[in-house]
Amino acid sequence: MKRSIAALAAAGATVLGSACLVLLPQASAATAGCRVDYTVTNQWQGGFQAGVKVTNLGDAITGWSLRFTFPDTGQKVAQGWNATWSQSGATATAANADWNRQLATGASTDLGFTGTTTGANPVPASFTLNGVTCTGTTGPTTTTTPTTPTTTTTPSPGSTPLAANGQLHVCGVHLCNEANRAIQLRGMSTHGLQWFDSCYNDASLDALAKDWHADLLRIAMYVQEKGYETNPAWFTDRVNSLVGEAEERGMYAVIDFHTLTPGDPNYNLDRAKTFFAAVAARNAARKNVIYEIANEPNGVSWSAIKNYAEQVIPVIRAADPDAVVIVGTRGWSSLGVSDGSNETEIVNNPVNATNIMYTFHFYAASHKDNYRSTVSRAAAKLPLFVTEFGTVTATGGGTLDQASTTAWLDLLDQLQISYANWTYSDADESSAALRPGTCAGGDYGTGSLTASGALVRSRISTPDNF
Ligand code: IDC
Repeated sequence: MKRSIAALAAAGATVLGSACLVLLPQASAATAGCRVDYTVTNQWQGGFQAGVKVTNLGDAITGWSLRFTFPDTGQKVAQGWNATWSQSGATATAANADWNRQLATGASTDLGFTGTTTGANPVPASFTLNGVTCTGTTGPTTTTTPTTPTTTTTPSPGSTPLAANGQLHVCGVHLCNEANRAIQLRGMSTHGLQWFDSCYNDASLDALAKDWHADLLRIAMYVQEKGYETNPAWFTDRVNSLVGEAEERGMYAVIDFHTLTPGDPNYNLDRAKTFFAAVAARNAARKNVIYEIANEPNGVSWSAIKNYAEQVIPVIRAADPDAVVIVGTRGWSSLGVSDGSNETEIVNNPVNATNIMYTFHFYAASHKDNYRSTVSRAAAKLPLFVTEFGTVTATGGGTLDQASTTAWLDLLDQLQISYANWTYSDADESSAALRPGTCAGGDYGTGSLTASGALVRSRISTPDNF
């Protein structure tokens, strides 16, 4: 369902209502017209997601406020992006963010939100920009593809994700860059280093950075299954060297303490403290490191996970005070959903620490609408990071589910949730991005990609919104 509402306000129209002057004291008073493209990009039971493209057709403005009224009083903005969203009664307002306050004549900016609804989900009939009504012809536009948030700034050619963003931090429910701007990182996860270490070399990492345009390498360091516990020194060194390889190529690195079986992270608490003390000390001066302290807790309560986090986080902070830390969630990092729970157990009892995010994982062929609606809802309250997802079933194999993968990645793009795909490896399983034998052969070009690899690369390699 996509509608376009285009209009040029009559010459000499009043340009700013007094309410807008209060909201935007520095706004220039010269809006003469505007166009709004409002697209419902996703709908589910009780909720929906909309993209809103605002185009300024008048004189350049240096601040703006967009207003519209929902036709159904049950419609409510839950979580918005690329503007400060508020709602009073049925009227929603989006005020510019700092970085998109300037709109030249003809310039546009993409906003969006997830909303809740009690029933019908009609499209607002009209919009105002700085008090000027964007009325006019209404009709379907040519495409129903969800819009990706875009910005008025473009990174300079050749600039890397790390150079463009610097040290990251958590701001509200988002991941923000050094300029305090919400960003999304998109990248790949390694497979277990104990099995696929040969896949991470100069050629493969160059391909990831330069051909895939990945922002992020997640380094999956299994603790069991012949992982860290068998040789802490080797695994610690290897993780450190891969953080450095990512840094050299301008990518962020997530250090994943890949607990899986047993599912209670407290089983590995001492190992976690030793490991994170070492890697946090080694990488403290680097701006590209993010710590993921427990891959997928399972068969364990949220309070046990929280207790683990509150013991490991201070160890990291003691050595590397400013890095973002990501905390696994119950039910294989499903925010509890796979255990019959949901995000409220975290919202009501969050980890006692700042600058942290919570992990959400999905496998597109196994985890669908009820997981997506949980993420849409949770994203309004919790900073989320999808440190691992698959295009296939939760076994890591089976059929690639293109439709579900697309729905997921559209949602993550709209919510600006960062993600890494399982796996950048040539494992003989459909989740792997590289065909079996690739890492021995050494050619990481597009001919080496599996169906999953080609699909994920097509998403990751599009221009970043930094
Ligand atoms: C899978 C690997 C597979 C390996 C198995 C056991 O793809 O080769 O034999 O682990 O170690 C996860 C886990 C991740 C799993 C993946 C697919 O984080 O370790 O990898 N998965 O099953 N959670 C959900 C799915």
